[in-house]
Amino acid sequence: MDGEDRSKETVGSDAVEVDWSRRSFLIGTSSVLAASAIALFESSNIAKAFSALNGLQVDSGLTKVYQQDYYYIPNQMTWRVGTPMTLHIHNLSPTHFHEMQIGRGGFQRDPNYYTDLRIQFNEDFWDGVPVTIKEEHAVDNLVTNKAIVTSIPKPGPWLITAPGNGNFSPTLRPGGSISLTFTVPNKPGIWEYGCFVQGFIHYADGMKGTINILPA
Ligand SMILES: [Cu+2]
Repeated sequence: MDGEDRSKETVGSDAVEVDWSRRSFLIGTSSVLAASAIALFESSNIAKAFSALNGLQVDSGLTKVYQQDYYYIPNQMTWRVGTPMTLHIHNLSPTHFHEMQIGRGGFQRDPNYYTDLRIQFNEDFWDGVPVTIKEEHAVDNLVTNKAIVTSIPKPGPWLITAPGNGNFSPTLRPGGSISLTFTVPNKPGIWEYGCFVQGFIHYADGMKGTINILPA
């Protein structure tokens, strides 16, 4: 009986030891993980990625926007008034045309359509903004509206400068791309971007995003 009791005690103390060692292991491991996480967070890339996820990173210089069916990557950006930017828009869809309007203030509806078809934002971000066009490739059309287009390397029929064609927007063929170089104008606040191709289907399916423009 003594032997059995001792073995039980041994088992018991072993169990306690296992429990303690597990606890120590877990505490030790989580401390290491926490330290690693802090170290990684403090490294610029991780912090930048974290900030980007939360929309806190302020874009400057070359900023890429990818178009897909039917969304943008990213779908959230943060800009600051006075910052030089080159917005490089690239349509990754193998099959669909996509555009990128930037605006706010609700939508303008197509007066000639019998349903609630929205065709553009009420306010065009690009109104009065000097912009340089570069690296156009497979551009179906670029409506300049009231933007001040300062330079175009190879003007073609794709360039639509006549008034009355809607808000500023490049429409890219599948695989197309274009770069828009400009300085973020003094228009702080929340802006939207969106694609109104194919009778508003793209926008309605999620092809839209938000730009938070911070004051200078
Ligand atoms: Cu689209």
